[in-house]
Amino acid sequence: MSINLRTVYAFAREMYQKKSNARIQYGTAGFRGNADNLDSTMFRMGVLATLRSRVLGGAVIGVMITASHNPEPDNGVKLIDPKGEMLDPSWEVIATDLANVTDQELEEQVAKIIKENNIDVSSSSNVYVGMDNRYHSPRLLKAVADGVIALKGNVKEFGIVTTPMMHYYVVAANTKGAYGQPTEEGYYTKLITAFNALRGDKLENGNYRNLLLFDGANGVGARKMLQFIKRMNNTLNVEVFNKGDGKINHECGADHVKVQQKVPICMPKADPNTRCVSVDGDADRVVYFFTDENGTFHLLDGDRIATLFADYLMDMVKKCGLELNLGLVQTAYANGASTDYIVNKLKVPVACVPTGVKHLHHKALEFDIGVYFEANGHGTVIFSDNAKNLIKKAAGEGNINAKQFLLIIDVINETVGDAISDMLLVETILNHKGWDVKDWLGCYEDLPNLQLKVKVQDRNVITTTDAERICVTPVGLQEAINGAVANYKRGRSFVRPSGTEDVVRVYAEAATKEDCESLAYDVGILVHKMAGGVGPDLVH
Ligand code: G16
Repeated sequence: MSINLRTVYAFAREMYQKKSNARIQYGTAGFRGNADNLDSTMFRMGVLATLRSRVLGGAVIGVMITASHNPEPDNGVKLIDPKGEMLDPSWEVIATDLANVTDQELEEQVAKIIKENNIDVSSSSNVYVGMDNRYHSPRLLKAVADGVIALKGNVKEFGIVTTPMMHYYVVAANTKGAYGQPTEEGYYTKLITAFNALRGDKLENGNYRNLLLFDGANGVGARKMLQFIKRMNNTLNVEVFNKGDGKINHECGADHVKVQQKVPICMPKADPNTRCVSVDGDADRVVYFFTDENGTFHLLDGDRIATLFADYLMDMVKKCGLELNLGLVQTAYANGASTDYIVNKLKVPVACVPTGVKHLHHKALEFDIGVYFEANGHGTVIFSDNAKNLIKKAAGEGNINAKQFLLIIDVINETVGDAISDMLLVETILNHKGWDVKDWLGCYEDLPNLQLKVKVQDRNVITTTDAERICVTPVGLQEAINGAVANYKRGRSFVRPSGTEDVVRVYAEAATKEDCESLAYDVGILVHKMAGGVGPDLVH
Protein backbone atom coordinates (compact mmCIF):
# COMPACT_ATOMS: atom_id res chain seq x y z
CA MET A 1 0.00 0.00 0.00
CA SER A 2 1.49 3.32 -0.96
CA ILE A 3 0.65 6.36 1.09
CA ASN A 4 1.03 9.92 -0.05
CA LEU A 5 1.24 12.30 2.89
CA ARG A 6 0.13 15.08 0.56
CA THR A 7 -3.39 13.64 0.99
CA VAL A 8 -3.31 14.60 4.66
CA TYR A 9 -2.54 18.20 3.75
CA ALA A 10 -5.18 18.15 1.00
CA PHE A 11 -7.90 17.06 3.43
CA ALA A 12 -6.77 19.70 5.93
CA ARG A 13 -6.71 22.48 3.33
CA GLU A 14 -10.05 21.60 1.74
CA MET A 15 -12.12 20.54 4.73
CA TYR A 16 -10.38 20.85 8.09
CA GLN A 17 -8.50 24.11 8.10
CA LYS A 18 -7.17 25.33 11.42
CA LYS A 19 -9.33 28.28 12.42
CA SER A 20 -7.33 29.63 15.31
CA ASN A 21 -3.69 29.85 16.27
CA ALA A 22 -4.50 29.71 19.99
CA ARG A 23 -2.60 26.78 21.52
CA ILE A 24 -4.79 23.80 22.32
CA GLN A 25 -3.67 21.76 25.28
CA TYR A 26 -4.09 18.04 25.96
CA GLY A 27 -6.14 18.05 29.15
CA THR A 28 -7.14 15.61 31.85
CA ALA A 29 -8.86 13.34 29.32
CA GLY A 30 -7.87 14.57 25.86
CA PHE A 31 -8.67 17.76 23.94
CA ARG A 32 -11.81 19.63 24.92
CA GLY A 33 -13.34 23.01 24.09
CA ASN A 34 -15.99 24.83 22.08
CA ALA A 35 -17.14 22.49 19.29
CA ASP A 36 -16.89 25.23 16.64
CA ASN A 37 -13.09 25.18 16.93
CA LEU A 38 -12.48 21.45 16.99
CA ASP A 39 -12.80 20.19 13.36
CA SER A 40 -9.12 20.47 12.62
CA THR A 41 -8.17 18.82 15.95
CA MET A 42 -10.55 15.92 15.29
CA PHE A 43 -9.20 15.33 11.77
CA ARG A 44 -5.66 15.30 13.15
CA MET A 45 -6.63 12.87 15.94
CA GLY A 46 -7.95 10.51 13.23
CA VAL A 47 -4.49 10.71 11.66
CA LEU A 48 -2.84 10.17 15.04
CA ALA A 49 -4.98 7.14 15.94
CA THR A 50 -4.09 5.55 12.59
CA LEU A 51 -0.39 5.99 13.26
CA ARG A 52 -0.75 4.75 16.85
CA SER A 53 -2.45 1.58 15.60
CA ARG A 54 0.38 1.01 13.10
CA VAL A 55 3.01 1.43 15.84
CA LEU A 56 1.20 -1.24 17.83
CA GLY A 57 1.03 -3.82 15.05
CA GLY A 58 -2.47 -2.97 13.85
CA ALA A 59 -4.14 -3.23 17.28
CA VAL A 60 -7.47 -1.43 17.49
CA ILE A 61 -7.31 2.14 18.84
CA GLY A 62 -10.50 3.86 19.97
CA VAL A 63 -11.60 7.45 19.49
CA MET A 64 -14.57 8.80 21.42
CA ILE A 65 -16.13 12.14 20.50
CA THR A 66 -17.46 13.65 23.72
CA ALA A 67 -17.09 16.51 26.16
CA SER A 68 -18.46 14.32 28.94
CA HIS A 69 -19.58 16.56 31.83
CA ASN A 70 -19.04 19.87 29.98
CA PRO A 71 -21.94 22.07 28.78
CA GLU A 72 -23.64 21.56 25.43
CA PRO A 73 -21.56 23.95 23.25
CA ASP A 74 -18.38 22.01 24.12
CA ASN A 75 -17.07 18.83 22.59
CA GLY A 76 -13.87 16.84 22.85
CA VAL A 77 -11.96 13.71 22.03
CA LYS A 78 -10.81 10.81 24.21
CA LEU A 79 -8.26 8.39 22.73
CA ILE A 80 -8.25 4.76 23.83
CA ASP A 81 -5.18 2.51 23.77
CA PRO A 82 -5.44 -1.23 22.95
CA LYS A 83 -5.88 -2.47 26.54
CA GLY A 84 -8.68 0.04 27.12
CA GLU A 85 -6.46 2.53 28.87
CA MET A 86 -6.30 6.21 28.01
CA LEU A 87 -3.69 7.16 25.40
CA ASP A 88 -0.14 6.53 26.65
CA PRO A 89 1.30 9.77 28.13
CA SER A 90 4.28 9.71 25.74
CA TRP A 91 1.79 10.03 22.86
CA GLU A 92 -0.04 12.90 24.56
CA VAL A 93 3.00 15.00 23.64
CA ILE A 94 2.89 13.79 20.03
CA ALA A 95 -0.86 14.49 19.91
CA THR A 96 -0.34 18.01 21.28
CA ASP A 97 2.32 18.86 18.71
CA LEU A 98 0.18 17.45 15.89
CA ALA A 99 -2.87 19.41 17.03
CA ASN A 100 -0.92 22.68 17.16
CA VAL A 101 1.13 22.83 13.94
CA THR A 102 -0.18 25.01 11.11
CA ASP A 103 -1.90 23.41 8.11
CA GLN A 104 1.25 24.09 6.08
CA GLU A 105 3.41 22.24 8.63
CA LEU A 106 1.05 19.28 8.96
CA GLU A 107 2.51 17.04 6.25
CA GLU A 108 6.02 17.50 7.62
CA GLN A 109 4.85 16.84 11.18
CA VAL A 110 3.18 13.56 10.17
CA ALA A 111 6.39 12.53 8.35
CA LYS A 112 8.34 13.32 11.55
CA ILE A 113 6.08 11.11 13.69
CA ILE A 114 6.43 8.28 11.17
CA LYS A 115 10.22 8.59 11.15
CA GLU A 116 10.72 8.98 14.88
CA ASN A 117 8.51 6.04 15.71
CA ASN A 118 9.74 3.80 12.92
CA ILE A 119 6.24 3.34 11.55
CA ASP A 120 5.66 1.05 8.60
CA VAL A 121 3.03 3.09 6.75
CA SER A 122 2.07 0.15 4.57
CA SER A 123 1.06 -1.97 7.60
CA SER A 124 -2.53 -2.36 8.69
CA SER A 125 -4.25 0.09 10.99
CA ASN A 126 -7.59 -0.19 12.78
CA VAL A 127 -9.50 2.62 14.43
CA TYR A 128 -12.90 2.43 16.16
CA VAL A 129 -14.88 5.66 16.44
CA GLY A 130 -17.95 6.50 18.52
CA MET A 131 -19.71 9.64 19.74
CA ASP A 132 -22.05 11.04 22.36
CA ASN A 133 -25.41 12.61 21.44
CA ARG A 134 -24.33 16.28 21.16
CA TYR A 135 -25.65 17.84 17.92
CA HIS A 136 -22.12 18.58 16.67
CA SER A 137 -20.76 15.09 17.36
CA PRO A 138 -21.63 13.58 13.91
CA ARG A 139 -19.73 16.38 12.16
CA LEU A 140 -16.69 15.84 14.37
CA LEU A 141 -16.89 12.05 14.01
CA LYS A 142 -16.68 12.47 10.23
CA ALA A 143 -13.54 14.57 10.70
CA VAL A 144 -11.90 11.76 12.72
CA ALA A 145 -12.93 9.18 10.12
CA ASP A 146 -11.46 11.33 7.33
CA GLY A 147 -8.20 11.50 9.28
CA VAL A 148 -8.06 7.70 9.26
CA ILE A 149 -9.00 7.51 5.58
CA ALA A 150 -6.33 10.08 4.66
CA LEU A 151 -3.72 7.57 5.83
CA LYS A 152 -5.58 4.55 4.38
CA GLY A 153 -6.41 3.06 7.77
CA ASN A 154 -9.53 0.97 8.48
CA VAL A 155 -12.18 2.86 10.35
CA LYS A 156 -15.23 1.34 12.01
CA GLU A 157 -17.97 3.66 13.25
CA PHE A 158 -20.13 2.71 16.23
CA GLY A 159 -22.51 5.68 16.18
CA ILE A 160 -23.91 6.95 19.47
CA VAL A 161 -22.33 5.08 22.39
CA THR A 162 -21.18 5.75 25.93
CA THR A 163 -17.46 6.28 26.49
CA PRO A 164 -17.13 3.02 28.47
CA MET A 165 -18.81 1.12 25.62
CA MET A 166 -16.03 2.35 23.30
CA HIS A 167 -13.39 1.16 25.78
CA TYR A 168 -15.18 -2.19 25.96
CA TYR A 169 -15.29 -2.57 22.14
CA VAL A 170 -11.57 -1.82 21.84
CA VAL A 171 -10.59 -4.44 24.43
CA ALA A 172 -13.12 -6.99 23.15
CA ALA A 173 -11.69 -6.65 19.62
CA ASN A 174 -8.06 -6.73 20.72
CA THR A 175 -8.61 -9.83 22.90
CA LYS A 176 -10.42 -11.52 19.99
CA GLY A 177 -13.62 -11.83 21.99
CA ALA A 178 -12.09 -13.16 25.22
CA TYR A 179 -13.33 -10.02 27.05
CA GLY A 180 -16.72 -10.15 25.26
CA GLN A 181 -18.09 -9.60 21.77
CA PRO A 182 -17.14 -6.18 20.31
CA THR A 183 -20.75 -5.24 19.57
CA GLU A 184 -23.49 -3.34 21.37
CA GLU A 185 -25.38 -6.59 22.02
CA GLY A 186 -22.16 -8.20 23.25
CA TYR A 187 -21.77 -5.42 25.80
CA TYR A 188 -25.34 -5.71 27.10
CA THR A 189 -25.18 -9.49 27.17
CA LYS A 190 -21.98 -9.61 29.21
CA LEU A 191 -23.19 -7.20 31.91
CA ILE A 192 -26.82 -8.31 32.07
CA THR A 193 -26.06 -12.04 32.16
CA ALA A 194 -23.73 -11.55 35.13
CA PHE A 195 -26.09 -9.13 36.90
CA ASN A 196 -29.15 -11.38 36.52
CA ALA A 197 -27.23 -14.44 37.74
CA LEU A 198 -26.00 -12.51 40.80
CA ARG A 199 -29.47 -11.26 41.60
CA GLY A 200 -31.25 -14.58 41.21
CA ASP A 201 -34.93 -14.38 42.16
CA LYS A 202 -34.37 -12.34 45.30
CA LEU A 203 -35.27 -8.93 43.88
CA GLU A 204 -35.77 -7.45 47.35
CA ASN A 205 -33.82 -8.32 50.47
CA GLY A 206 -33.89 -6.84 54.00
CA ASN A 207 -34.03 -3.06 53.67
CA TYR A 208 -33.22 -3.18 49.94
CA ARG A 209 -36.13 -2.16 47.68
CA ASN A 210 -36.17 -2.85 43.95
CA LEU A 211 -36.69 0.74 42.78
CA LEU A 212 -34.12 3.12 41.37
CA LEU A 213 -34.63 6.59 39.86
CA PHE A 214 -32.05 7.26 37.13
CA ASP A 215 -30.94 10.75 36.00
CA GLY A 216 -29.49 10.35 32.49
CA ALA A 217 -28.11 13.95 32.22
CA ASN A 218 -29.87 14.21 28.82
CA GLY A 219 -26.90 12.27 27.50
CA VAL A 220 -26.18 8.95 25.91
CA GLY A 221 -26.35 7.17 29.29
CA ALA A 222 -30.12 7.69 29.35
CA ARG A 223 -30.56 6.07 25.93
CA LYS A 224 -28.40 3.11 26.83
CA MET A 225 -30.10 2.64 30.20
CA LEU A 226 -33.40 2.29 28.31
CA GLN A 227 -31.76 -0.39 26.17
CA PHE A 228 -30.59 -2.20 29.31
CA ILE A 229 -34.11 -2.08 30.76
CA LYS A 230 -35.56 -3.66 27.60
CA ARG A 231 -33.20 -6.61 27.94
CA MET A 232 -33.15 -7.09 31.73
CA ASN A 233 -36.39 -9.00 32.33
CA ASN A 234 -37.40 -6.63 35.15
CA THR A 235 -34.60 -7.80 37.42
CA LEU A 236 -33.94 -4.14 38.23
CA ASN A 237 -36.80 -1.69 38.41
CA VAL A 238 -35.37 1.55 36.98
CA GLU A 239 -37.23 4.73 36.02
CA VAL A 240 -35.26 6.99 33.70
CA PHE A 241 -35.40 10.83 33.78
CA ASN A 242 -33.53 13.52 31.81
CA LYS A 243 -33.73 11.22 28.80
CA GLY A 244 -32.67 13.81 26.22
CA ASP A 245 -35.44 16.42 26.05
CA GLY A 246 -33.30 19.04 27.79
CA LYS A 247 -29.72 20.25 27.32
CA ILE A 248 -26.97 17.80 28.14
CA ASN A 249 -25.68 18.16 31.74
CA HIS A 250 -27.77 21.31 32.27
CA GLU A 251 -28.77 21.29 35.95
CA CYS A 252 -28.58 17.53 35.90
CA GLY A 253 -26.03 14.73 35.66
CA ALA A 254 -23.36 13.40 38.00
CA ASP A 255 -21.13 16.50 37.96
CA HIS A 256 -24.03 18.83 38.79
CA VAL A 257 -25.26 16.59 41.62
CA LYS A 258 -21.77 16.15 43.08
CA VAL A 259 -20.66 19.79 42.88
CA GLN A 260 -23.97 21.52 43.66
CA GLN A 261 -25.04 18.81 46.09
CA LYS A 262 -28.68 19.02 45.03
CA VAL A 263 -31.36 17.02 43.23
CA PRO A 264 -31.22 17.41 39.41
CA ILE A 265 -34.07 19.08 37.51
CA CYS A 266 -36.98 17.02 36.20
CA MET A 267 -36.72 14.34 38.88
CA PRO A 268 -40.09 13.48 40.44
CA LYS A 269 -40.77 14.03 44.14
CA ALA A 270 -40.08 10.53 45.36
CA ASP A 271 -40.88 8.87 48.69
CA PRO A 272 -38.26 9.72 51.32
CA ASN A 273 -35.06 7.64 51.11
CA THR A 274 -35.70 6.45 47.53
CA ARG A 275 -32.42 5.49 45.84
CA CYS A 276 -31.52 7.86 42.99
CA VAL A 277 -28.57 7.66 40.67
CA SER A 278 -27.03 10.20 38.34
CA VAL A 279 -24.62 9.64 35.44
CA ASP A 280 -22.73 12.25 33.41
CA GLY A 281 -23.04 13.15 29.71
CA ASP A 282 -21.04 10.19 28.37
CA ALA A 283 -21.92 7.80 31.25
CA ASP A 284 -18.46 7.20 32.63
CA ARG A 285 -19.25 8.72 36.05
CA VAL A 286 -21.90 7.84 38.58
CA VAL A 287 -23.09 9.16 41.94
CA TYR A 288 -26.05 8.17 44.13
CA PHE A 289 -28.25 10.48 46.19
CA PHE A 290 -31.50 10.58 48.14
CA THR A 291 -33.70 12.94 50.13
CA ASP A 292 -34.66 11.86 53.65
CA GLU A 293 -37.94 12.29 55.55
CA ASN A 294 -36.83 15.79 56.68
CA GLY A 295 -36.23 16.88 53.11
CA THR A 296 -32.45 16.80 53.58
CA PHE A 297 -30.40 15.91 50.50
CA HIS A 298 -27.69 13.24 50.90
CA LEU A 299 -24.94 12.42 48.41
CA LEU A 300 -23.26 9.03 48.00
CA ASP A 301 -20.33 9.88 45.75
CA GLY A 302 -17.36 8.05 44.25
CA ASP A 303 -15.70 7.70 47.67
CA ARG A 304 -18.80 5.90 48.98
CA ILE A 305 -18.94 3.61 45.97
CA ALA A 306 -15.23 2.81 46.32
CA THR A 307 -15.56 1.91 50.00
CA LEU A 308 -18.67 -0.19 49.32
CA PHE A 309 -16.81 -2.11 46.59
CA ALA A 310 -13.59 -2.54 48.60
CA ASP A 311 -15.43 -3.84 51.66
CA TYR A 312 -17.50 -6.32 49.62
CA LEU A 313 -14.57 -7.56 47.51
CA MET A 314 -12.35 -8.09 50.57
CA ASP A 315 -15.13 -10.16 52.03
CA MET A 316 -15.32 -12.19 48.81
CA VAL A 317 -11.56 -12.81 48.91
CA LYS A 318 -11.84 -14.05 52.50
CA LYS A 319 -14.86 -16.24 51.76
CA CYS A 320 -13.00 -17.82 48.84
CA GLY A 321 -10.01 -18.47 51.11
CA LEU A 322 -7.62 -16.77 48.67
CA GLU A 323 -4.43 -14.79 49.27
CA LEU A 324 -4.96 -11.65 47.18
CA ASN A 325 -4.00 -8.09 48.01
CA LEU A 326 -6.52 -5.33 47.48
CA GLY A 327 -5.73 -1.64 47.31
CA LEU A 328 -7.73 1.52 46.83
CA VAL A 329 -6.69 4.55 44.78
CA GLN A 330 -8.12 8.04 45.33
CA THR A 331 -7.28 11.64 44.47
CA ALA A 332 -6.95 14.75 46.63
CA TYR A 333 -10.72 15.29 46.22
CA ALA A 334 -11.44 12.22 48.36
CA ASN A 335 -13.26 13.19 51.51
CA GLY A 336 -10.92 12.96 54.53
CA ALA A 337 -13.53 10.87 56.35
CA SER A 338 -13.54 8.28 53.56
CA THR A 339 -9.75 7.94 53.72
CA ASP A 340 -9.91 7.53 57.53
CA TYR A 341 -12.58 4.84 57.09
CA ILE A 342 -10.50 2.98 54.48
CA VAL A 343 -7.33 3.07 56.57
CA ASN A 344 -8.75 2.52 60.06
CA LYS A 345 -11.91 0.45 59.51
CA LEU A 346 -11.39 -1.43 56.25
CA LYS A 347 -7.62 -1.64 56.81
CA VAL A 348 -6.97 -1.44 53.09
CA PRO A 349 -3.87 0.27 51.66
CA VAL A 350 -4.80 3.55 50.02
CA ALA A 351 -2.86 5.62 47.48
CA CYS A 352 -3.42 9.21 46.35
CA VAL A 353 -2.62 10.24 42.75
CA PRO A 354 -3.31 13.32 40.56
CA THR A 355 -6.75 13.83 39.00
CA GLY A 356 -7.43 11.84 35.84
CA VAL A 357 -8.50 8.25 35.37
CA LYS A 358 -5.22 7.54 33.58
CA HIS A 359 -3.32 8.12 36.84
CA LEU A 360 -5.71 6.11 38.99
CA HIS A 361 -5.86 3.18 36.58
CA HIS A 362 -2.08 3.03 36.35
CA LYS A 363 -1.67 2.94 40.15
CA ALA A 364 -4.45 0.36 40.60
CA LEU A 365 -2.50 -2.05 38.36
CA GLU A 366 -0.04 -2.49 41.27
CA PHE A 367 -2.57 -4.54 43.25
CA ASP A 368 -4.12 -7.99 42.66
CA ILE A 369 -7.43 -6.21 43.01
CA GLY A 370 -7.23 -2.45 42.45
CA VAL A 371 -10.30 -0.35 43.28
CA TYR A 372 -10.00 3.19 41.98
CA PHE A 373 -12.48 6.04 42.21
CA GLU A 374 -12.46 9.79 41.96
CA ALA A 375 -14.90 11.47 44.35
CA ASN A 376 -16.80 12.66 41.25
CA GLY A 377 -17.87 9.06 40.57
CA HIS A 378 -15.30 8.10 37.93
CA GLY A 379 -13.83 4.69 38.66
CA THR A 380 -13.85 0.93 38.45
CA VAL A 381 -12.13 -2.21 39.75
CA ILE A 382 -9.33 -4.02 37.95
CA PHE A 383 -8.13 -7.57 38.56
CA SER A 384 -4.63 -8.86 37.83
CA ASP A 385 -4.19 -12.03 35.76
CA ASN A 386 -2.98 -13.70 38.96
CA ALA A 387 -6.22 -12.79 40.75
CA LYS A 388 -8.39 -13.98 37.88
CA ASN A 389 -6.47 -17.26 37.55
CA LEU A 390 -6.74 -18.04 41.27
CA ILE A 391 -10.44 -17.24 41.35
CA LYS A 392 -11.08 -19.33 38.21
CA LYS A 393 -9.10 -22.24 39.66
CA ALA A 394 -11.09 -22.14 42.91
CA ALA A 395 -14.36 -21.95 40.95
CA GLY A 396 -13.23 -24.92 38.84
CA GLU A 397 -12.68 -26.86 42.07
CA GLY A 398 -16.30 -26.22 43.03
CA ASN A 399 -15.86 -23.24 45.38
CA ILE A 400 -19.35 -21.62 45.28
CA ASN A 401 -18.04 -18.22 46.45
CA ALA A 402 -15.42 -18.21 43.72
CA LYS A 403 -18.15 -18.91 41.14
CA GLN A 404 -20.00 -15.86 42.43
CA PHE A 405 -16.75 -13.88 42.32
CA LEU A 406 -16.40 -14.64 38.60
CA LEU A 407 -19.86 -13.17 38.02
CA ILE A 408 -18.83 -10.07 39.97
CA ILE A 409 -15.80 -9.69 37.69
CA ASP A 410 -18.07 -10.00 34.64
CA VAL A 411 -20.46 -7.28 35.79
CA ILE A 412 -17.52 -4.87 36.12
CA ASN A 413 -16.27 -3.02 33.06
CA GLU A 414 -12.58 -3.17 33.93
CA THR A 415 -11.52 -1.14 30.92
CA VAL A 416 -12.50 2.22 32.45
CA GLY A 417 -15.06 3.79 34.79
CA ASP A 418 -18.50 2.77 33.49
CA ALA A 419 -21.49 4.42 35.18
CA ILE A 420 -23.99 1.69 34.30
CA SER A 421 -21.66 -1.20 35.15
CA ASP A 422 -20.71 0.49 38.46
CA MET A 423 -24.39 1.03 39.19
CA LEU A 424 -25.17 -2.64 38.56
CA LEU A 425 -22.46 -3.62 41.05
CA VAL A 426 -23.73 -1.15 43.67
CA GLU A 427 -27.23 -2.59 43.24
CA THR A 428 -25.86 -6.13 43.57
CA ILE A 429 -23.98 -5.33 46.77
CA LEU A 430 -26.83 -3.40 48.41
CA ASN A 431 -29.20 -6.25 47.53
CA HIS A 432 -26.83 -8.91 48.91
CA LYS A 433 -26.29 -6.92 52.11
CA GLY A 434 -30.00 -6.09 52.46
CA TRP A 435 -29.11 -2.39 52.73
CA ASP A 436 -31.00 0.76 51.88
CA VAL A 437 -29.32 4.10 51.29
CA LYS A 438 -29.33 4.96 54.99
CA ASP A 439 -27.45 1.77 55.90
CA TRP A 440 -24.90 2.65 53.21
CA LEU A 441 -24.60 6.28 54.35
CA GLY A 442 -24.12 5.10 57.95
CA CYS A 443 -20.69 3.53 57.19
CA TYR A 444 -18.99 6.85 57.97
CA GLU A 445 -19.85 10.54 58.16
CA ASP A 446 -18.53 12.76 55.36
CA LEU A 447 -16.75 15.98 56.29
CA PRO A 448 -18.69 18.92 54.81
CA ASN A 449 -16.97 19.82 51.53
CA LEU A 450 -17.31 22.34 48.74
CA GLN A 451 -15.85 22.97 45.28
CA LEU A 452 -15.58 26.38 43.64
CA LYS A 453 -14.28 27.55 40.28
CA VAL A 454 -12.16 30.69 39.83
CA LYS A 455 -11.67 32.29 36.41
CA VAL A 456 -8.11 33.48 35.85
CA GLN A 457 -6.26 34.90 32.86
CA ASP A 458 -4.09 31.81 32.45
CA ARG A 459 -4.85 28.77 34.57
CA ASN A 460 -1.38 27.35 33.80
CA VAL A 461 0.17 29.82 36.25
CA ILE A 462 -1.01 27.37 38.92
CA THR A 463 1.31 24.39 39.20
CA THR A 464 1.12 21.69 41.86
CA THR A 465 2.97 18.76 43.38
CA ASP A 466 2.32 15.86 45.79
CA ALA A 467 -0.72 14.56 43.88
CA GLU A 468 -1.99 18.14 43.50
CA ARG A 469 -2.17 18.68 47.26
CA ILE A 470 0.54 21.36 47.29
CA CYS A 471 0.57 24.46 45.10
CA VAL A 472 4.06 25.32 43.81
CA THR A 473 3.28 28.47 41.82
CA PRO A 474 2.37 31.30 42.09
CA VAL A 475 4.99 31.50 44.81
CA GLY A 476 3.41 32.29 48.18
CA LEU A 477 -0.05 30.95 47.37
CA GLN A 478 0.47 27.67 49.27
CA GLU A 479 1.66 29.56 52.37
CA ALA A 480 -1.44 31.73 52.14
CA ILE A 481 -3.66 28.63 51.80
CA ASN A 482 -1.95 27.09 54.84
CA GLY A 483 -2.71 30.25 56.78
CA ALA A 484 -6.39 30.07 55.83
CA VAL A 485 -6.67 26.34 56.59
CA ALA A 486 -5.16 26.84 60.07
CA ASN A 487 -8.25 28.84 61.07
CA TYR A 488 -10.64 25.90 60.70
CA LYS A 489 -11.04 22.66 62.62
CA ARG A 490 -10.29 19.65 60.38
CA GLY A 491 -9.74 22.14 57.57
CA ARG A 492 -8.15 21.01 54.29
CA SER A 493 -8.00 22.83 50.99
CA PHE A 494 -6.13 22.67 47.69
CA VAL A 495 -6.25 24.35 44.28
CA ARG A 496 -5.45 23.04 40.80
CA PRO A 497 -6.01 24.07 37.19
CA SER A 498 -8.84 22.10 35.55
CA GLY A 499 -7.84 20.01 32.56
CA THR A 500 -11.31 20.08 31.02
CA GLU A 501 -12.56 23.64 31.63
CA ASP A 502 -10.85 27.02 31.54
CA VAL A 503 -10.95 27.52 35.34
CA VAL A 504 -8.99 26.91 38.53
CA ARG A 505 -10.72 24.50 40.89
CA VAL A 506 -10.80 25.09 44.65
CA TYR A 507 -11.62 22.26 47.05
CA ALA A 508 -12.25 22.73 50.77
CA GLU A 509 -13.47 20.59 53.63
CA ALA A 510 -13.84 21.32 57.35
CA ALA A 511 -15.62 20.13 60.48
CA THR A 512 -18.80 22.17 59.87
CA LYS A 513 -20.68 23.30 56.75
CA GLU A 514 -20.21 26.96 57.69
CA ASP A 515 -16.46 26.54 58.20
CA CYS A 516 -16.12 24.62 54.97
CA GLU A 517 -17.94 27.34 52.98
CA SER A 518 -15.92 30.04 54.65
CA LEU A 519 -12.62 28.22 53.96
CA ALA A 520 -13.53 27.62 50.29
CA TYR A 521 -14.32 31.33 49.84
CA ASP A 522 -11.13 32.41 51.65
CA VAL A 523 -9.01 30.23 49.37
CA GLY A 524 -10.99 31.21 46.26
CA ILE A 525 -10.32 34.88 46.97
CA LEU A 526 -6.61 34.11 47.47
CA VAL A 527 -6.49 32.43 44.04
CA HIS A 528 -8.32 35.34 42.44
CA LYS A 529 -5.86 37.82 43.95
CA MET A 530 -2.62 35.92 43.50
CA ALA A 531 -3.21 34.02 40.23
CA GLY A 532 -4.62 36.74 37.98
CA GLY A 533 -8.36 36.35 38.56
CA VAL A 534 -10.75 37.82 36.01
CA GLY A 535 -14.44 38.67 36.33
CA PRO A 536 -16.45 37.81 39.44
CA ASP A 537 -14.44 36.35 42.32
CA LEU A 538 -15.94 32.88 42.37
CA VAL A 539 -18.27 30.61 40.48
CA HIS A 540 -20.03 27.89 42.42
C1 G16 B 1 -12.57 13.94 33.14
C2 G16 B 1 -11.54 12.95 33.64
C3 G16 B 1 -11.69 12.78 35.13
C4 G16 B 1 -11.60 14.14 35.83
C5 G16 B 1 -12.60 15.13 35.21
C6 G16 B 1 -12.43 16.53 35.73
O1 G16 B 1 -13.85 13.44 33.40
O2 G16 B 1 -11.71 11.73 32.97
O3 G16 B 1 -10.67 11.92 35.56
O4 G16 B 1 -11.88 14.02 37.17
O5 G16 B 1 -12.41 15.18 33.81
O6 G16 B 1 -11.12 16.96 35.42
P1 G16 B 1 -10.62 18.44 35.67
O7 G16 B 1 -10.86 18.70 37.13
O8 G16 B 1 -9.18 18.41 35.30
O9 G16 B 1 -11.46 19.35 34.84
P2 G16 B 1 -15.03 13.58 32.33
O10 G16 B 1 -16.12 12.77 32.92
O11 G16 B 1 -15.35 15.04 32.22
O12 G16 B 1 -14.44 13.03 31.09
